[in-house]
Amino acid sequence: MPLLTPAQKRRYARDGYLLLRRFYSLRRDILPIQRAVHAIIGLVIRRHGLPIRQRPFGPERFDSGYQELIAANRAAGGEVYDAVKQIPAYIRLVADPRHERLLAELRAASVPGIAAGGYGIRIDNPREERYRAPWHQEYPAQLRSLDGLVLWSPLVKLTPELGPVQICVGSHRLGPLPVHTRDPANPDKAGAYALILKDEAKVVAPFEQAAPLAAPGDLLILDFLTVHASGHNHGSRSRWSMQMRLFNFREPTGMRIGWKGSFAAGVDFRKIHPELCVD
Ligand SMILES: O=C(O)CCC(=O)C(=O)O
Ligand SMILES: [Fe+2]
Repeated sequence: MPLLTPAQKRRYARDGYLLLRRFYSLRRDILPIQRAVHAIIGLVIRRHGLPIRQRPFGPERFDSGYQELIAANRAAGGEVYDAVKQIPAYIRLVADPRHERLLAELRAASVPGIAAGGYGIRIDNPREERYRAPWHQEYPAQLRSLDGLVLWSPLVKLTPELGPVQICVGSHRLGPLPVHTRDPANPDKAGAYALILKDEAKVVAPFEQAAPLAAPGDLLILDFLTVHASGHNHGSRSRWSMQMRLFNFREPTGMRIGWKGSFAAGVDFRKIHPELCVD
């Protein structure tokens, strides 16, 4: 049984993204991850000896205590961020065989890879700019192969206030776009967060934008060349979302660069693709 209908495959080819509602099982796939996040937040609170009372676990309040934690100690929030990508239930989801099937259905005759360092759980805190992703294509940020897939799935139900991911519909057809590797307006941004599209406003303007309100269990698939950005979180809680990235060993550009990774792999993107760097 294929995972995607012919209509969904056509939509993906046309729009450069696809939202699959209820792709994962809440009970089997999502709940164990939320439980582990809850436990880790509790342990980080305890590690720092903070007087924060965490409510018992519930799928809607799995992150209980986190807002109080980062208010008391923002760096402790970074510890949670580094810890949660090491949750076994999450790693099992990263390597879920259904992901390879999705790649096979969207990229015929591909040889699948899971981008090392290309998976993690984002925690987009209210009114924080530093780790917000500006308009970007995934390829310069991750490399590996030109035709990869971002698999994005939230742990909280998205609302407009929480700043859903914004997508330029059909922008993947532009091909790889040149980038600046520094953001003069945000000098504290580093690595992939500092990549700015050349003529960003002009690139983005012609496209219709989508900002799907995904919920836990839903899967958003983005093409490695689709222009997208983090929304702004104006809500009162953090926006938790999982990212996993698959690539295709058989794709010619990937083969030429030896499937190198980008910033997260400690690689200087400018050396791999000087022709895509403006500065
Ligand atoms: O979740 C976000 O804000 C950005 C997500 C993104 O850029 C990605 O998953 O590649
Ligand atoms: Fe991205």
